[in-house]
Amino acid sequence: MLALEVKAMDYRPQRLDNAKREQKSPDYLAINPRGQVPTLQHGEATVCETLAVLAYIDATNPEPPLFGKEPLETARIWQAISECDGNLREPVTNISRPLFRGKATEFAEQISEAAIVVREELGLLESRLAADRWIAGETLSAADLTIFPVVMQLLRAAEREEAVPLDLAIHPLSEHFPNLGAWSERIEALKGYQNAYPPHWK
Ligand SMILES: N[C@@H](CCC(=O)N[C@@H](CS)C(=O)NCC(=O)O)C(=O)O
Repeated sequence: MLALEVKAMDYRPQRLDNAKREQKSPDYLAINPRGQVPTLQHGEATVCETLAVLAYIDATNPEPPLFGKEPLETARIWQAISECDGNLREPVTNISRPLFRGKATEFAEQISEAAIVVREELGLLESRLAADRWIAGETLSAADLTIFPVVMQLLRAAEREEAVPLDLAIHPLSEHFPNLGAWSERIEALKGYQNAYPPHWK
């Protein structure tokens, strides 16, 4: 949704409530057999998987480009996305899932181990953002739009009361990772950010 806002494209959001198993309804499974979000429907086209959706949006509305203009820029964007998917996403889930499910004490060891990896990964992003405004350079890209929701998922978990005794040293972001904190504020200042913000996260 943030990509659609950045591209100033019209869209109609439709939230599916996973708690009500709306993602596993026969109607939705016919659209996305994994029963996962997001799915984009555009005319006759149905596109599943976040990255495929971003690529489709970029191909249908090329300005501003989300995957770079120059070869090295494109490579940096894909590198950051691959690094996020390969190194950050899983440990973040290992922290957020037990915290969202009220099982922080039971999974304290798993959370602490994952937090070590996550802090290292955030440290790498922090260094990158010392030189650049956005994750892959001077322009907002698919790398920012991919990594931001993962960082938000982490922060929404790390700010919980039950996370305090675990001393994750992640939240508040600006305190532990000032460059990432400033980057996050830049994303939050994007036009359309509020429209794209999931209502159930508020
Ligand atoms: N690889 C997929 C992952 C999508 C995904 O995990 N979506 C979550 C919500 S963020 C979901 O739908 N979970 C419900 C489920 O897996 O049953 C993508 O990037 O789109």
